[in-house]
Amino acid sequence: MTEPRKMPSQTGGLSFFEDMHPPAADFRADILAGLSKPQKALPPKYYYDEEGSRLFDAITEQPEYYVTGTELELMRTIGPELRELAGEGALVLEPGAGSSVKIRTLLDALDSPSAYVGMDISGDHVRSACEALAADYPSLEIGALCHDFTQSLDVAALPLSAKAHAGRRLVFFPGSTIGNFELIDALALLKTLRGWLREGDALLIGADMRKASEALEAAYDDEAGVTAAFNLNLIARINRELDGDIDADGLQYRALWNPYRSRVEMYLVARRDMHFTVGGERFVIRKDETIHMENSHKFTLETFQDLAAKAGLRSRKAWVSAREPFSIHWLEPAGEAC
Ligand code: AVJ
Repeated sequence: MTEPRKMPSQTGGLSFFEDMHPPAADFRADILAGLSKPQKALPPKYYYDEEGSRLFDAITEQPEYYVTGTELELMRTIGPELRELAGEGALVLEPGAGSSVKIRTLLDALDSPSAYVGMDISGDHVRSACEALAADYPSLEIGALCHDFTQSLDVAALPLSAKAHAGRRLVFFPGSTIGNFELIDALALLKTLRGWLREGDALLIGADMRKASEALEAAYDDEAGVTAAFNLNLIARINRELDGDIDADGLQYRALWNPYRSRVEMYLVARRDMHFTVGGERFVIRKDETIHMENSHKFTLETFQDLAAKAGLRSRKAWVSAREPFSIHWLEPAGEAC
């Protein structure tokens, strides 16, 4: 981390903006590698270009996609308990600063939080999200970090006030984003977040739960076709940015619940044999062959707590929503990660 710099005049109400220069993603290399695998696969982190982000927001408004609304409602319900557990003057850290509604709900529930630090791999995104927050929370110390949350972070070195550094650290990771990772990578991520915490600090994390396959498959394949469009948008992006000629009409979106791995798996299935070119390389996809797009792991309280325990995190408290089950966990560092 470089010298703490304070540039209030240039940072739109922020206490700081720090670019930690996360390793740049290589779109071309990642896409070509994914299309070259025996099981074709595209990395879901590339969904979120401008149109992709718009489509994801639209997904969260589909009646079948219970995840966002359920978590938000649960957050509101448990607000008083969160306030109690966090105490006064907490320092809130949010890796992958995403939904401004959720962070506002948390900040509003807490007892005079001392500071908020949003982080994202996209500097522009995190900066504008944090500036918007700063406009509504003028007395809160707010920093923005361009940072890859799978990397370690020295929280004590952040250019925050002494008061903020003295507060309980509360790392907020909502949305069941953890469910997008393979279990081994989810464990690694939990260990990384565990590394930001001291005794008495906490990780507040959302994890979607197992439920009937019909509800899960509907949530990830909505009637209006928004999730399908979200997936096909990545194909359009590949065609546009990598000079590709994949015929999107030849691909059919499907969401499948895999009970053995406790996850929804999202695919594009070829309707017929197709030859195509991407980035100057030639590929073939056969009728009924799939491109694996994304996974969304679903947990029980026990499977999630077991995973957390392996990362050196002990469950202090967990809440489950009343209707479609979704869980929020208050985890605290316990001993060493194994
Ligand atoms: C962003 C990981 C929470 O898995 O529910 C939703 C992504 N993909 N519909 C999820 C997603 C298709 C979403 N998360």
